[in-house]
Amino acid sequence: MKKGFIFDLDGVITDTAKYHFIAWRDLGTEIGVDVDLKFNEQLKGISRMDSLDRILAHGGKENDFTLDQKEALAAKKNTHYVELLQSLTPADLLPGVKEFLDQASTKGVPCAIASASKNAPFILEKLGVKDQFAGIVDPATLHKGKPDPEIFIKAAELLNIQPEEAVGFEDAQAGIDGIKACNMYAVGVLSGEPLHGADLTCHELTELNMDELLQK
Ligand code: B16
Ligand code: MG
Repeated sequence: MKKGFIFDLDGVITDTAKYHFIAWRDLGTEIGVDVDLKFNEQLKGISRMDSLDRILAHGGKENDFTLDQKEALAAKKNTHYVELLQSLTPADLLPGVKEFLDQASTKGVPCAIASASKNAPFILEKLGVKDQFAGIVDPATLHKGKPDPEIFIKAAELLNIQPEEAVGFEDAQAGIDGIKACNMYAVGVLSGEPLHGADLTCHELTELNMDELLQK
């Protein structure tokens, strides 16, 4: 019997990848690196600084900037990204998310967020669902990003349950790998690329039967 649900944010609760893409693409234009939609796929679930490192490596510019300069670039991208997030409303929740959270609340099943995004609390506020989460892991406290299981273990701790008592929802392979590395049941939310190792996959949460999930 499962006792809690742990959600990734981008790609599971809402699609912020399109805003990350615009902000990284524009920063890339400034520094002479072409960031296209295909390459953007590689940035999903990856932290802000790791994303910048991948972009610089992609453009052969990994040795062109000091740490201070890289921090300034990451901050600039984030300022643009946060501007784009201002237009988010509850209508930007992915299909079935609101209904799933409401059903979990009715059944007394607590939910937590395990997202690499430092903007997660702000995004959840804009989406009107922040109060439906008993816990949000602060990614600044993590030693390792996904695929390390640390973020999912911390999310289970916030819910006062063991990782194996939770169901984790992820749209990125690194996230599925992190969930499985701590023996959590993994639901893969598909958006094109296949997800390897997930216990169950769906295209949207409307396809899921909560009672069956809780029995896993
Ligand atoms: P921020 P997730 C991730 O969200 C995004 O997929 C990834 O593209 C982004 O770089 C990362 O959050 C950090 O976001 O710059 O807002 O701190 O999929 O882990 O919910
Ligand atoms: Mg994601």
